[in-house]
Amino acid sequence: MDGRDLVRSVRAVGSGGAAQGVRMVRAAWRRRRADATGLPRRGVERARVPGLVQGVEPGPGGGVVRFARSELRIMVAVNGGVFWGWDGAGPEPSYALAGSGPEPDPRAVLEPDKDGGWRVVAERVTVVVSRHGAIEVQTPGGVTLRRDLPPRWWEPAEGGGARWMQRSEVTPDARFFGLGGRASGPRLRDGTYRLWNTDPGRPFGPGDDPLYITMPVHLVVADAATHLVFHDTSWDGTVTLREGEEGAGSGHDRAGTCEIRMDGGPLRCWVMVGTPARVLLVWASLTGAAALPPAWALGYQHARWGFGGEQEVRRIVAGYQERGLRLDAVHLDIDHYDGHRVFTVDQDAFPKLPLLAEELRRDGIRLVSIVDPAVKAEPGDAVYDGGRAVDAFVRDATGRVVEGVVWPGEAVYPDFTDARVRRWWGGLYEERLGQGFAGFWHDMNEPVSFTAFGENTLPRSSRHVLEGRGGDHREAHNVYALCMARAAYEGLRELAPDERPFLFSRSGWAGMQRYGGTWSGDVATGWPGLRASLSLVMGLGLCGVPYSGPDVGGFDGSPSPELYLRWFQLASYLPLFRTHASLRAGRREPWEFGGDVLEHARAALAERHRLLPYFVTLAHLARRTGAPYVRPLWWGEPDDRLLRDCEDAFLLGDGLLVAPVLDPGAERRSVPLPRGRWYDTATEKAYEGPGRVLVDAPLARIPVLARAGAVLPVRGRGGGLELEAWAPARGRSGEGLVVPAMGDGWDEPEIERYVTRWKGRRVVVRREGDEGRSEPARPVRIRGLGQG
Ligand code: NBV
Repeated sequence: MDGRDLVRSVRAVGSGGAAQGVRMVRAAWRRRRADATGLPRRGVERARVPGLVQGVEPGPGGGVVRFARSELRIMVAVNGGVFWGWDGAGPEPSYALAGSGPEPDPRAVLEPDKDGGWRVVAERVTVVVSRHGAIEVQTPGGVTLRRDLPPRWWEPAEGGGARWMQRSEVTPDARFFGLGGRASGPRLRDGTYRLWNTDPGRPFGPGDDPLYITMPVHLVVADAATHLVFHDTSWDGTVTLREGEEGAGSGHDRAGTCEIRMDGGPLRCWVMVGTPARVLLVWASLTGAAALPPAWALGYQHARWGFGGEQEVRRIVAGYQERGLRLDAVHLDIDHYDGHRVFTVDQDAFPKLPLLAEELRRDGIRLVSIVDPAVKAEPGDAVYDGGRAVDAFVRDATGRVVEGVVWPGEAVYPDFTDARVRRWWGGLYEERLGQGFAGFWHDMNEPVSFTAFGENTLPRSSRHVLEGRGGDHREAHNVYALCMARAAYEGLRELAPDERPFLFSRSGWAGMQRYGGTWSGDVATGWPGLRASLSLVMGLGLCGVPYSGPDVGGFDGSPSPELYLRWFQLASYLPLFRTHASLRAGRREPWEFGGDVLEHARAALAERHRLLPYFVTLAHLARRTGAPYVRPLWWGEPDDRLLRDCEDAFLLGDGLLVAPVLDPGAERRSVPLPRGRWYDTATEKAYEGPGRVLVDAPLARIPVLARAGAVLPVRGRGGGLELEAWAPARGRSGEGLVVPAMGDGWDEPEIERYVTRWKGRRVVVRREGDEGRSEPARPVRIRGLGQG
């Protein structure tokens, strides 16, 4: 037991009493015993490399290259992604892929290369395999973006799954991003990152790694091109990154390196190459379109662990209403459960929940429910009894149901890797819908079991169905939350077919965007936590999960008024805009921090509401193109070094650049600008990019710049959709996309494309396809004209 474990157990004892502490010690021993008997011993291991090439067998999109001690399957898919797998691994089965994966591209063929190697030439990429099994990914122009050295396996002499290691080199100028939600990014510095979804057990800051969502997905941004690599293996592993260095003057270049070590699972990967937008498009076509949140989930949401009861909820809601502050959803945490039991309601504190939900709904406010996966192990508990009846719970290697400890005490865990169990679990949301909940917040699904020492999750030897293949927690752990989200999503689609499900989940894996989003988890209150929360949103967006946001104000303690306000202002430009805090933390309502903060928060809320149509558009675009709402500044110019290294500002869609204040006392800040003209949206002052500019950042607002020529859909005074167009620079034009949908159903509205340009002394906005008309069908307001 190390210091942190001790703190963790003391904390849990504090929150659950001495009995909880005893349970945690017991759980830790149970875990240890289960693994000692249930896991195969590794014993002596033998190392293996592929050996020399022996021959090839062409196949669709590529073929198989045979080596003395392994074989490599390569396939270029129609979507432009390249797959390769060693030792016979194919793209399926996979938890990440949407459906059964893309078809091979019939135009890509395996052909001989120099020195006994082979290559596959495709439209956007060339893959070269050396005679020892090194693999190079090249641009069509012949620049090598990545070189994977021949992999190495360690196999138990007595048989069983191999561990493996893959070392790669990238260009000296390359920067790394991704690997799921990382607090120290978005640019991933030199270091080792673990691939094991983890509840850190306390509020986290930039130094904490890993966190709740890890993914073997990384993006490499370099001058020659951007590429994304996905090692499709859910096992525990590490990724060690080292940025390269470009030789100055006559100095030598040093390549960047990336070393992946996995405790098991297939060695297979997908690579996609191109611009950032292209790469994310291919990634989305591989892993699935992001679920579209209902419009209200793009508004402002208030959560709290410990509302205590209906009266308090009403009081808080009235607080917003009396002050004229727009509120779109209220989230109920585990304290509204009866005895912390999932799918129950504490009838004393919440005697008329459906009525409360209805009242709120009339005022345009939705109720969201937390859902924890662990089920109290108590006969008589309806969920427990129901789960036992369908044999839903994870068992150990001896066949006994695995018991962990969570909020309700001793608890058992549904095996979401079993389609039967997912169906049962999905049906349970009927009770939630009956209570009037409109959205769902999955928590503790790494999954967590409090233990007094060791890891706070299930024993690694726990058995899982894994879609009928069978396996243990080493393979199932990282996809547990993904499968839980799938269960909920599919259940909700059946239970309420006319509404788009809204769910967001603390843990997850590659492909989780198909079912919903996430939030940043228990981020520590403090300026470093504010920075970490932005890092998570940006990093996850680059891994294909576009919808997320932080707990405004941080999870614990009490933020200073300034910190609270800066957090609020940042989050008002993030997809999930939610205040939330722990049971023991200070208040988080905007009026609790003094009159100035209230007024500035009011302005941020009003601006969010005004921009809602823009957020709806970005949600649709994320779903159709894989482009996250929140994009790094280098999104359109990945070869601009200044932008590539900027971590504290972002693009919101194509039109806006948001430069949050992440340091105390700042009243202005420096902002690197992408090419072109940018307007400070508050003053309409114009700046010319590329370059770095200083902009005002008074407490009243964070700097937000609009791209010249942009067309943004906004809510007009009367509530209707209006277009806000920013004047292009003279002689230039601009454009903007609008998806005019506000409903919560399944309609697929058409994308409207608008073009802005100068016509004599006027700026005109035209809808593409509407050339005959003199004016666009929607009201337009032109801004930035003072700068002619
Ligand atoms: O359900 C209580 C909290 C929740 O408020 C928070 O958002 C989650 O990240 N939950 C974690 C469990 C306990 C945290 C100490």
